[in-house]
Amino acid sequence: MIKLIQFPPAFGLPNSSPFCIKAELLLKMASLPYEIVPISDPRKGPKGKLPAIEDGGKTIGDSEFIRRHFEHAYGVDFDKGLGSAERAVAHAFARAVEERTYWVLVYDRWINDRHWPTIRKEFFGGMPAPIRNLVAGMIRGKVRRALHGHGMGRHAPDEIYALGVADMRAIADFLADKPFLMGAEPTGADASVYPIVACLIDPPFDSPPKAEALRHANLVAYAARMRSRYFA
Ligand SMILES: N[C@@H](CCC(=O)N[C@@H](CS)C(=O)NCC(=O)O)C(=O)O
Repeated sequence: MIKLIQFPPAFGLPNSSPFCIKAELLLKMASLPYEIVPISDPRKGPKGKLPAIEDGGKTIGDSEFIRRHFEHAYGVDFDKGLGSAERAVAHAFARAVEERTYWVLVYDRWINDRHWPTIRKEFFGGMPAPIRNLVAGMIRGKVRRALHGHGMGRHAPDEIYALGVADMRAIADFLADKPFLMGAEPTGADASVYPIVACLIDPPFDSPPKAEALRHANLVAYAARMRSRYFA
């Protein structure tokens, strides 16, 4: 059976990581049986990040290579029914949320001083007291450097949030009155877009992107629809 190696759940989300939620969604969309192996240390993943899967003696890291593995090994077409232009739009939306909105989320969780104490408690609260704050501070420093390297961390907080607001608005506008991003049925893009939306709106952090998402009833209903279909 496929092993899905991912973080433990947090904040009432199926997972603290949008990429781990994506990997699990892909398994569910493909109706592949799997078991979850929860680990807290991403360094144990083959690429030093999570999610990863083990399948047939192979270990595969990165949600996008996991998706490709399911497509090649099991013949799954996550974009079934879509034409080539629609597939291109689906691809672009997935890349937008994964390569940009994700970093707004990272800033919101790890760097915003109002949210950091809650994150520290949720992610590091299980560690022994003497090292808890030290380890949390070291990882926060690593995340800050990663944000700077990406470029997102070079913007002012209101600029970062403005980018997230624009992303939420674009998703809501494109979704319009469709049940799923690309139409009547879920496709691969939903495995990328829903996790980011859920990670912004479900945890107890107020932010301009969250406020923007909540302003769009269709986006809120979409998140609820995905949740009840796959994680009820
Ligand atoms: N491109 C990767 C991104 C995975 C990723 O960024 N995972 C984060 C959690 S959301 C992680 O494991 N970070 C640990 C680290 O950077 O040390 C994917 O699609 O799986």
